[in-house]
Amino acid sequence: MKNVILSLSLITMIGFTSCKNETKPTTDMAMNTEVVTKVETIDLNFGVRGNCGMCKRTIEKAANSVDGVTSADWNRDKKSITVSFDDTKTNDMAIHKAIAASGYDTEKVLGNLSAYENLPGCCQYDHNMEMNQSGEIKEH
Ligand SMILES: [Cu+2]
Repeated sequence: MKNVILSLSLITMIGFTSCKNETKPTTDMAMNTEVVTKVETIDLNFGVRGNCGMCKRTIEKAANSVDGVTSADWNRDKKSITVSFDDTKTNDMAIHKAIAASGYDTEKVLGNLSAYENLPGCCQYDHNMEMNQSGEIKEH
């Protein structure tokens, strides 16, 4: 009986020490801290014209295709998009241009006309449509 207890506590001790070794790789921790301090996400909201759910998919796909963009959400009612991006990798104009290249007007860049003409009929929005948001940069 004594032997069983002894070997059990031995196993527990070994378990503890190996756990400790796994959770303390000091080099990894240093690297993680570095990554966290480098990433600065910027949230930006600006006007983008469009009609429907298909427009939403096209606009968001175009915004997300820009390297550094982490999220994109186009609001059909407000005719505006909210994007989050890493400003060490991209900037607002790159996102405006990517959306415009897909055929959609933003408040800074007019949509590419031939891309617009290739959009499905229901997506060929009115070029005079009002975009109700002005650009606004917020930092976290
Ligand atoms: Cu559409």
